[in-house]
Amino acid sequence: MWWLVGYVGCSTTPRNAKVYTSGKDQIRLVKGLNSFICSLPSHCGAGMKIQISAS
Ligand SMILES: [Cu+2]
Repeated sequence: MWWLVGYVGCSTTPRNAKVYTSGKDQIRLVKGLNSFICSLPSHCGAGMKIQISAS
């Protein structure tokens, strides 16, 4: 499951992952696990990431 590997390892692959940059984006969650990481250097490794389980 690439998204879990990417989340745990702070990988920004696959390249088709959507990037949000406005600072006020609204995101409709999908059912199941929604993973978000910050792609700025060293941010994700410092803990700037979140996972949301939607039912
Ligand atoms: Cu960040």
